[in-house]
Amino acid sequence: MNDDTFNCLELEVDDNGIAWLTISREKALNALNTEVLSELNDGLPELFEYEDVKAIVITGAGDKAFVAGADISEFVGMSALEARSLSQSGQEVFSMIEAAPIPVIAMINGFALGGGLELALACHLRVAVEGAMLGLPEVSLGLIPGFGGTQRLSRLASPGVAREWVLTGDMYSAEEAMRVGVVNKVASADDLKDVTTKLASTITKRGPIAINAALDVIRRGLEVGQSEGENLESDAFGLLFTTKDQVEGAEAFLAKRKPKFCGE
Ligand code: CO8
Repeated sequence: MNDDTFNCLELEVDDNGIAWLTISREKALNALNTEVLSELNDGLPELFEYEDVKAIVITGAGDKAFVAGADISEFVGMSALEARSLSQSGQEVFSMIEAAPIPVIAMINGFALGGGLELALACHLRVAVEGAMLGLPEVSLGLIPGFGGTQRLSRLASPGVAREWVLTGDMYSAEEAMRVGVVNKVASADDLKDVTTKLASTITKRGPIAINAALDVIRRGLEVGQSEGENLESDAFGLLFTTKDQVEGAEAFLAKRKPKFCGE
């Protein structure tokens, strides 16, 4: 993923193997227009394959907004078929994020509204800054969420929370979002990056194949019933016993040393 080939995305990979991907349309509060969606669609698969990248953090440019939603200016004159197709393309991009082989964290640095919150919900974990406001205001526009929000919020928080957030269109504080399980951590503006880095680095120190398997089993398990989900879990658990990392993990524990995982 070459930073120069994208207009609306900025990428920086740090020494910890964390790729910081910034949606950069600050003047429009980083609203997701078709260009941003298309750049995410084109760039992310490549980023997932980078050997040096162990985790991805998605954030928004500036200190006001993570992403303030889909770009409302593109709705003008849109036909029903075009709207359905845009909804589906957004859903595909967000499903790709949810199915990423490495952890993806949303660092919510301000407003996360509509499609912006839906983007954050597709990430595996969410860290929000104090003062951030989150919500699904689509009903205020005579719409409903169209990038997976109705489904993901119900599964992540609860159907009751999803109904309240979707039906009122209200905005909720980062603290309230954490209380209902939408956000994992809340940090002050000064600490936001450190808290996010610490969360990402904790995960990247663990066995990478196990992390990949855990992400996969949790995601696929949410789409099937309990017993089928447990089958997925046992299969993945068994497969991990074919890896060098599993042997290393047990040996390191018994030798009272830190494991050195090789990703094999
Ligand atoms: N789209 C386009 N432009 C936006 C958006 C947006 N979602 N949000 C903000 N902007 C622009 C504003 O128009 C303004 O532009 P300009 O300076 O040229 O006038 C600039 O960003 C700054 O915004 P404000 O002046 O409004 O800033 P405020 O501090 O007064 O308010 C808010 C901040 C509360 C975040 C306010 O901007 C707001 O309410 N934004 C819209 C939030 C919203 O409704 N989001 C949901 C959009 S719909 C959606 O996401 C559906 C997803 C599924 C789509 C399915 C495909 C069909």
